[in-house]
Amino acid sequence: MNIFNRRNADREKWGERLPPGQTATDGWPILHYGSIPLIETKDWKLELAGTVEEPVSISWEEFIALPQVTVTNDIHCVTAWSKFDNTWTGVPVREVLKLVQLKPETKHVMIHSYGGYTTNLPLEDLDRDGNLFATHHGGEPLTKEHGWPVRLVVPHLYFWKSAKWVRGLNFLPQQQPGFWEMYGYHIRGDPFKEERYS
Ligand SMILES: Nc1nc2c(c(=O)[nH]1)N[C@H]1C(S)=C(S)[C@@H](COP(=O)(O)O)O[C@H]1N2
Ligand SMILES: [Mo]
Repeated sequence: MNIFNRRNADREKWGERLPPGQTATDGWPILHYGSIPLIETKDWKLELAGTVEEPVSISWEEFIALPQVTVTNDIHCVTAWSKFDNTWTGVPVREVLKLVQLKPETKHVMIHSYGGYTTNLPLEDLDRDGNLFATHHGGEPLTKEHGWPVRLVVPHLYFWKSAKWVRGLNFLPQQQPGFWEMYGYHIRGDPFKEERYS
């Protein structure tokens, strides 16, 4: 099947759940820039800083003691694959946001990963029901390749926003481009509007 027939078949199967220009994958590609960072949970921290009243740093034990959820969603990579019906378990982003008091000027967030990756989000795209800091996929702990111990999952935007190996959030009054956004990816990245590149 060529790519056009494939897309038509996927469109028939998935309907409106398939964003424009995407094809469905059964596997799970591994995509990241650079090498997989070495992380040990005893040293792992999640740091919340920037435009907050008090910066907070939580340990692995504190993180996994937070309320957890299991959600199912679809993910869409800008390189044109979509993966349907992913079941993730982890801590809702909103539970983590409760740990800080944001200053009123907070409008954006930079996500920082171990290894140096960054990606930016408007606060309202981060502060959503359904977004989580995932520790498990399909009931199994994340593999290192997919972001163990913790990755962000923001399913309504292209998957480059879902940073693997998360280590902190830096709250900002203004938008700043993250790693791929600096290299020409769209500043927001809505797959249903096909916001791939800027
Ligand atoms: N830390 C980090 N997170 C990252 C990336 C990266 O290079 N570094 N790549 C992003 C991109 S472009 C995609 S498509 C997804 C891929 O996640 P996966 O390898 O679990 O499929 O991770 C995103 N998160
Ligand atoms: Mo990607």
